[in-house]
Amino acid sequence: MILVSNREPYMHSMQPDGIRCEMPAGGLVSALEPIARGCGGTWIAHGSGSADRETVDANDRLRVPPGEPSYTLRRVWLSEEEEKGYYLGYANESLWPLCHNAFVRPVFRQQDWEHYRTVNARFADAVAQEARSEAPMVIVQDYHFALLPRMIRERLPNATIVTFWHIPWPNAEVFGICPHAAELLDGLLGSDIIGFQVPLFRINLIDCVERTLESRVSREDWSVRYGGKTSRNCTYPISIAWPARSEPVAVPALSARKSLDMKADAKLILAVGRLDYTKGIPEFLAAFEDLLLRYPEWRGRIHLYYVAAPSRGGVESYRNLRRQCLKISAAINARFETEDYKPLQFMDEHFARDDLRALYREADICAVPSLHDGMNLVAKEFVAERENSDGVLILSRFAGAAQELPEALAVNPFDIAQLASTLKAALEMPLVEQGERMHRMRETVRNKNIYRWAGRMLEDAVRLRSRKRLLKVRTAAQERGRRRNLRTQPDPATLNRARNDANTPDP
Ligand code: GDG
Repeated sequence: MILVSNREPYMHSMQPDGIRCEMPAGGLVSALEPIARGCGGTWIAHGSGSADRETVDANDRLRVPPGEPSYTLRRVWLSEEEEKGYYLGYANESLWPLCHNAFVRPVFRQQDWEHYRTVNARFADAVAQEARSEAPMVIVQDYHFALLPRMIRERLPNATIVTFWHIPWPNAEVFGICPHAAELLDGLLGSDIIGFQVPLFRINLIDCVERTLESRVSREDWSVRYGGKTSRNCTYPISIAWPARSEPVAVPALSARKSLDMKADAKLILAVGRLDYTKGIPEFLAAFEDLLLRYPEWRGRIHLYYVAAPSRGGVESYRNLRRQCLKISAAINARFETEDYKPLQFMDEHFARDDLRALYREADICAVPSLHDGMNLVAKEFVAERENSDGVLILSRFAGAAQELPEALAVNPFDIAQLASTLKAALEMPLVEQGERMHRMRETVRNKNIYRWAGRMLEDAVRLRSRKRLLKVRTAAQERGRRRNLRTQPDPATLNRARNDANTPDP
């Protein structure tokens, strides 16, 4: 199995005390790493760490995870200019805003598009190099690689290619503004299977294909027949690895309660996510302020701890967002702070996984206010850590996770007043109700975990692959039969002569 993603699961960086290995923040890596460990094979990704070149062999490969290697990481190198055009530019300034209803306008630069094409082709070469058979199973990840499936197909026609699109797929009107709409669809349709988080996204894709390409689409089995080949569109809601009971949380180096100097009976609200404009951070900060304003009885008794892991700092809108969030947080603190009360702490830094787990356990409420989100794994991680089945999850209606977790308190993050009153309802929710809701959510996340996600997707891919193999064997047998018939059949002139002879009366 070959896995391809832009983000690598392990990144090496040069630190004053030597080389450090870190797992980058982000849903894709969190979800796929346990699968890569389980399946082995090769993971191809962009080597973006400052010490990545120092840690690979002559073929740009290394075995990971460090200490207990179970699969190969193959790093692909990009120049600064390519990274800027393909990653910051086309992937994150064109496709990311195009696919999310966050009302940030996508920018389409011809040069970014060219870099996007070049980089996709480089990854296709890497897949061809890493393939150990002429029919490998290739799992392509996300919007960085819309052109890659077709490019792999050109190099390895018998590969089974599954593409998983982690983010929303926009409706046809929105997608229609993209100057490269047809090429993107053509590229994606090189896949045998295209996977989405929720049914709406595949409906949107089918609509887009129908409007853009000469093709035959079926809404019965969600397939597209295009260029003599069929692609199927399926939904596989992504999830997390359910923590094993034997997996203790390391003694937390960090306590939000301590760092906010909270009173014993004060409530802790937690929010975690990449610092991204789709995650609804300013909206949630505004709601927190609104709550303190409208319900003064809560002042001094609630605290917000916001973990906003730095992300895409090379894009201006992300730098602006960071400034905006820091400003709002400082203003809220300045407005409501007293000698012994600090309302909130905004942490724009990367946390260790164990620290995040400790925070999920410490919090009373976890808020996921995304404006639009393919799934959102933070919601599921919070649920997974609540072993006592207490705690309240506030979850945006516009996150894919809301379809699987109806027991969460659903919010429209664009509606600040509603967000604030939901926060109040969460603060006041009786323990019994918390338990009932959390218990059901835990059942869902435990059952629909990441192994089930991968299992369903790989099962479909394997089934398709054996169907393709059978079809190939049958076609080859039919072809052999046709040739045999041609060889044993007399040519038409001989046939005619024989017929004439047969009709000639005996002398
Ligand atoms: C995309 C889609 C979809 C966050 N801060 C830190 C940290 N994280 C981890 C969280 C979680 C992950 O990052 C974030 O996952 P999300 O699902 O919220 O979001 P995206 O990164 O936007 O991912 C999303 C996902 O792909 C999977 O398909 O759900 O909709 O947008 O795991 O815990 N991890 C560490 N330090 C941090 O500071 N270690």
